[in-house]
Amino acid sequence: EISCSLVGSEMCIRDRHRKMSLEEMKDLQLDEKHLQPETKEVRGILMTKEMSDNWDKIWNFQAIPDDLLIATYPKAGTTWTQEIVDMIQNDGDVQKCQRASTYDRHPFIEWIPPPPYPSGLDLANKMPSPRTMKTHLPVHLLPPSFWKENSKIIYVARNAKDCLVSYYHYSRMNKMVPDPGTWEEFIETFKAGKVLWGSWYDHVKGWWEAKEQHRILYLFYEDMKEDPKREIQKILKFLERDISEEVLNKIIYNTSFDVMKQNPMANYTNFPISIMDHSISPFMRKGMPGDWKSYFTMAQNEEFDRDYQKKMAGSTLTFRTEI
Ligand code: PPS
Repeated sequence: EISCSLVGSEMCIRDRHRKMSLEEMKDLQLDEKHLQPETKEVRGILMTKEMSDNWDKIWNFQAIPDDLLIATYPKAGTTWTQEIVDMIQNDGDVQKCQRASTYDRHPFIEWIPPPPYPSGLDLANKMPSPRTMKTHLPVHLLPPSFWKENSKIIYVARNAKDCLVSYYHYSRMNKMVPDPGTWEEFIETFKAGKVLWGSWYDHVKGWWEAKEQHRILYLFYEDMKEDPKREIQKILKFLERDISEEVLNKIIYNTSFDVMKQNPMANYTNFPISIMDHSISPFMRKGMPGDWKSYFTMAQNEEFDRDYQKKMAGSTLTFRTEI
């Protein structure tokens, strides 16, 4: 079985486990490595088949004015920002922030995982307001009700090379996204934008332009790492919240990479190993700007930069690839 939908693959593996001998199950391990979620484009953007098949429902999602949306290209610092926002909303109460996993606290609006996990839409529709939600959608695919209702949006961007490295390792450990292939192959796939949620270049530029017309706080991962206090203060101002210095320091501490890495409600270790295998690569992997230097060869870097100049030409958006 080379290709089978997530729902299908989960069910067929479970089903086959029941009927198989241990000897046969050893072979199944080999098989599983080749399982791929089916993908299907929506308006030129690669998505999982489930997202694509349910696109009408996603597109028609009803936002309301007091919704807050955290929007990012994958691996740009979504989970980190979610934790910061949750801590702000709960006045730095660590216990309250550990009430549930990141996935359950902040509906990921377009995501449709295999059963029994609820979809982002289901979670969002059940959640009382004010809701905080997550999306990786490029700006032109954001459900239009977010614009109409003028909901606040925090967008976080991260430099392309670190995003690519992080996305590569994530694609190795997470069975819900397509296998990345080799490192060399993945560089090309990323540059061509043939990954889930499409081109990094179009994503960051599209949201950069949208901030001229909408209530969007545009943040950078590298700035957050350099001076978390300054960036958290920007979020506080945007959310029109005031907190004491003590609570602010508590938030900085509890949303640091090292503390979040140990937090089972924020590090994705509560997903089953058949979906996310942290022994292949942990979700909370390095958390450092500039880690790309351990992966790109000189030649790959030069070629990447050449292509980058072309794709980003004419944009006022600039990134730091190290701090
Ligand atoms: S996802 O799957 O798109 O929601 O992933 P996302 O959360 O956007 O990105 C995961 C990367 O962010 C790093 N991370 C952090 N860095 C610094 N500080 C904190 N607190 C933090 N939390 C998560 C995480 O380690 C992933 O980056 P890499 O480079 O792979 O380590």
